[in-house]
Amino acid sequence: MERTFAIIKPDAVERRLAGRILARIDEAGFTVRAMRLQHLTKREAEGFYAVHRERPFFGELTTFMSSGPCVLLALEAPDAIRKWRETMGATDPKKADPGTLRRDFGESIGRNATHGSDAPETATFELGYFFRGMEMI
Ligand code: FUP
Repeated sequence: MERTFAIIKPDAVERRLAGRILARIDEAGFTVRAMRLQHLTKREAEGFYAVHRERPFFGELTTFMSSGPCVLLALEAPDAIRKWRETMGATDPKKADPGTLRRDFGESIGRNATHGSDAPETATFELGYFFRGMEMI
């Protein structure tokens, strides 16, 4: 078993897509180990995306991620990190495969509905950034 960190981003929560995305998470076979609705501050979003701080889209990304509430999730499954990346699809919804969450629910490369950790070290950092061990039993 493996755990990954996922976000239903503010664009999807705002458009009332969280329920449908959670249903897809269940159907794909993930177990939800922790879940919380949270409106991030700009500083919290900057800390979360610190690896991207030199990228040209950092300001826009962190403003968007702090623009409204997100659903924060710890997801468990065999090979969860890879499996969740596949379930989401490519970063740019236009390039994502049919049937993926970003293809079905994303609006643009920035407003792309969901986030998922991209490697085991990232998953450990991201899960720990938002959840205490006791919240993920
Ligand atoms: P991903 O791992 O698929 O979420 O993609 P990245 O780590 O490359 O990018 C993180 C987030 O930055 C994306 F979800 C959306 C945003 N982004 C942009 O806004 N513009 C870009 O050109 C690339 C990424």
